[in-house]
Amino acid sequence: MLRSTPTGIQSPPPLVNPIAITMESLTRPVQKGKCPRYTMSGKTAMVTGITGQDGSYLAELLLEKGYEVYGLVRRVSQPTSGRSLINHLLTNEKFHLVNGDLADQNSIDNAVSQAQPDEFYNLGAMSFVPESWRSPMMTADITGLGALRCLEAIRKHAPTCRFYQAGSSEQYGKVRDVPQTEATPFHPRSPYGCAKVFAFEITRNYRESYDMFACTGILFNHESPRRGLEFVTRKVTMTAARIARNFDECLWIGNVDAKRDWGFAGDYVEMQWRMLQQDTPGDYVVATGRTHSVRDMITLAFSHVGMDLVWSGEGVDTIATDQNDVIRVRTNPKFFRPAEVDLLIGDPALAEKELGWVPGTSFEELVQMMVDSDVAIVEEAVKGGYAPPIPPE
Ligand code: NAP
Ligand code: F7E
Repeated sequence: MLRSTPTGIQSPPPLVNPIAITMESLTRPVQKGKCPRYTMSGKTAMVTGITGQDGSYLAELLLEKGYEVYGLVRRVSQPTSGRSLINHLLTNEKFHLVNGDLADQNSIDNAVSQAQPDEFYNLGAMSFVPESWRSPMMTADITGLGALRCLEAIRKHAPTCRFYQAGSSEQYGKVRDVPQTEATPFHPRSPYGCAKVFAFEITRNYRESYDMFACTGILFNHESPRRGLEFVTRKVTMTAARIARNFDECLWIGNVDAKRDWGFAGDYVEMQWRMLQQDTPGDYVVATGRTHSVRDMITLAFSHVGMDLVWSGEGVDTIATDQNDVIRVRTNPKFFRPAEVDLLIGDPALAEKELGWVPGTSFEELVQMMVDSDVAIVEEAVKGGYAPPIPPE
């Protein structure tokens, strides 16, 4: 039965499909942040990107705090597909889905004017960096202009609503400081990074032009069992789990020398919320302050499935063999990028000083959590007699 929402838009019933059931472990709330929890209720939040990794964690956090949550979703012809991360929230009477697309000003205007949110979290984006070279216009439109459309909708229809923009360490690109802080100049290296710089600047401009409570979190890479399979950490953990069960023999990878500051997404959404609870709006780096190479991440993940990798070769000739001399990692030039971001490491000192935020999950715990989850998914598939998920090319 369809549920009517105050916006007059009907929420679909809970989705029951094979993917959702097998992904049950992904939808269990995982909140490990060590920060004390504030309690609050009676507020309304609107979230774009609710079907994604961060959107699903943020929705859980806001519902736990008593918020009425409106998630903006793109219309799809088969609503049972692609929403597995929020299936478990659809029966919550404070959780509502409203149709909207970041490409479409009218849909955002309507959603904001009807829901009258107190807080608006713009997490929606085309977020996969390699895709941004293949589809630069779409990336600029959704990831860049999408933020402006949200700001315009708020300015016109709910001017006291507080706005959070999901900024990215990709804005730093070819880094000018190590570690990167709120004062580090931007030098983006991809159409995605350029779009995020625009979104950052327009958010600051609306704050300064219209006295809006608008801020950006400059978030460094954050991962979880809910991460999309095309991103490197999840590609590695799912492939390691598949290799352990003989579904694959090796992992095909790109540049293993790139370094990233990887944190846990469940910790990072707490910081997104905290940014909107301040007396004055500001922009903050959200990071762990530690960096690791892709190579180290792969070595750690494979060790959790019993494979001790030894690396040899360089660049496109890089390989890694296990203790039985079987090649478990090979390099394919197609995974290299036209312009790489070599080193990211953020300085979260301001977030800790002004918002009392510290990340609660270490890199080692994060990788273990992701491998455990993917091993469980592969085991469920084996038991159920169907094929486990394959990371896309
Ligand atoms: P994600 O899993 O890729 O989710 C992206 C979300 O955006 C999905 O819900 C997607 O909806 C939605 N979306 C895409 N195009 C849309 C459109 N035209 N209209 C409305 N919604 C649209 O991303 P994430 O990892 O949760 O990241 C959340 C945000 O943080 C993104 O803005 C990302 O760029 C940014 N960010 C992420 C990281 C990170 O490490 N995860 C770091 C820095 C910044 P569909 O399900 O319909 O595709
Ligand atoms: O790549 C290297 C790749 O795709 C990480 C997004 O959430 O974080 C994310 O962007 C690194 C890069 O994430 C493969 O070259 C090697 O150096 O997991 P990724 P990303 O590009 O850092 C930022 C902060 C965002 O804002 C983005 O939305 O890993 N790498 N081999 C590979 N990467 C992928 N995907 N696949 C490979 O085979």
